[in-house]
Amino acid sequence: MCKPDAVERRLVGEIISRIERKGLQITSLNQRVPDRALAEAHYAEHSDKPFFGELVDFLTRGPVVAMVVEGPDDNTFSLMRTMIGKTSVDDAEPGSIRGDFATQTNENLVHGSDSHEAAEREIALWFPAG
Ligand code: IDP
Ligand code: MG
Repeated sequence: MCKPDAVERRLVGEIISRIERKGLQITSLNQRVPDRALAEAHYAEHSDKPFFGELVDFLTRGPVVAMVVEGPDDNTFSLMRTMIGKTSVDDAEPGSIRGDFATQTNENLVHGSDSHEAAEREIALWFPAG
């Protein structure tokens, strides 16, 4: 998912282009401003973290572009996580999306599911009609 900062900074094309050039397939895509309930459900695993409120404020402050990305094997989440880069801005490698374009850990442009199971849960949340 391209988070609101990616849309604001006009980096959606760059991010989509990297996914395409990698050889992965975007099989669903939509843009919307998520409501708080959707953002809270999406980040439920972080509900007890001190930054949870800020995280939900951030995700709901403008449009996001949600995508289903598919590849030849069931490790597409892992390929995407490598392309996205590490969570902390201090660790995100050059060549990754965060490493190349983000300067803050809380505004790090892209969300990527961290397991195949997480991808299935999140796809059901963001694309309920299938
Ligand atoms: P991920 O996006 O790399 O999977 P998570 O640990 O799942 O990272 O955290 C979700 C999001 O919460 C991060 O992408 C980032 O936007 C935000 N975040 C994570 N850790 C911090 C923090 O320590 N301070 C502020 N925001 C954070
Ligand atoms: Mg995560």
